[in-house]
Amino acid sequence: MLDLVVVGGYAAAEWQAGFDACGAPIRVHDADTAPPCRYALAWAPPAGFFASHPTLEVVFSMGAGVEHLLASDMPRDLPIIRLEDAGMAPQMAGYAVWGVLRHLRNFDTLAAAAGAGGDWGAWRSPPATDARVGVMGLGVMGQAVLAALAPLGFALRGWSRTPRDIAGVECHAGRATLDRFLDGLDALVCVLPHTPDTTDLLDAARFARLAPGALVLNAGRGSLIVDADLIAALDSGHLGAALLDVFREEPLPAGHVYLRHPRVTVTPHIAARTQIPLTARQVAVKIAQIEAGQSVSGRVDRARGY
Ligand code: NDP
Ligand code: OXD
Repeated sequence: MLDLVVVGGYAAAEWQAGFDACGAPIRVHDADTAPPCRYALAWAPPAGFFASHPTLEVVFSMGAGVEHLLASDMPRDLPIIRLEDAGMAPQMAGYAVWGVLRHLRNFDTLAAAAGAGGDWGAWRSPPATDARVGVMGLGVMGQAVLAALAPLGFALRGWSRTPRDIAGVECHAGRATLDRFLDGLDALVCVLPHTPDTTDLLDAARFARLAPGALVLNAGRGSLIVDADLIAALDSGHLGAALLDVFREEPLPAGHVYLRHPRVTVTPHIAARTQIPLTARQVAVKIAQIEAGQSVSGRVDRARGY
């Protein structure tokens, strides 16, 4: 049996059930009562956690994002392994398709008009199947989003740090290409990690490049967006709507402008939620690979920040 300590997120008993269900020889412990462990499964560990667990050799993130670990007081040489899909990619794809279709096909407006017994003529406007949709971040989440959008007929673009080649998608890479990627997009879907390079990337100048009436959908991390600039672009009427799942401060503080803005829809960081059974299986496989002396995928590169 191998001992694993969990901190943050779900309770140890829930994880134990997940590991048991896949037959993994793993005993799960809460942080307070854990014996010396080599493995941890963590979400936003509190200060002091790593000092009180000095035997750790590998830390698994309970999510795809790892900024909660990179910002912690963990030893810099302790490897971090992030989640790769583990059931989140289909959820993210569904969230993005919902948000994009809702906006580009005016579903809210049309449903409200019909509900009010109003303008049925509006239903006859042609659907925007030729709209330009861009996805920022072409990793596990971004590629799942693009694959789900592909059959819907949109003109698809993607943007990443290093060059990617995705069939049917006009791919751009690097900061120098960002404006060209954004130019005239009718919907922008963001699934970028939080890093120093992605912080404050979407500001007034970037929003100005999007098409009039465009949607900004952010399900990556809140630090990507200069909030005041997004509100200004919505208030000026240049942007049509924002759908936001992630924020600089979570939960959003009561009274935050996003909670009352008529063109902003917020969801509480649920675009893609950690699935305990699939996560436990992925972590168990990787622990078995490590025990066998093999390398594992999903290792975070501290210099890159993701
Ligand atoms: P990946 O590591 O697979 O992909 C990250 C992508 O972002 C890569 O394409 C990468 O480029 C790109 N990227 C990173 N930095 C830059 C940069 N400076 N400029 C341009 N592109 C950049 O991560 P995932 O797809 O698995 O997850 C992405 C993020 O989504 C997570 O970090 C997390 O923040 C968020 N997330 C949110 C969830 C939610 O419920 N809201 C759920 C799950 C994830 P390259 O291809 O060159 O490496
Ligand atoms: C993640 C998240 O990073 O849930 O997985 O945001």
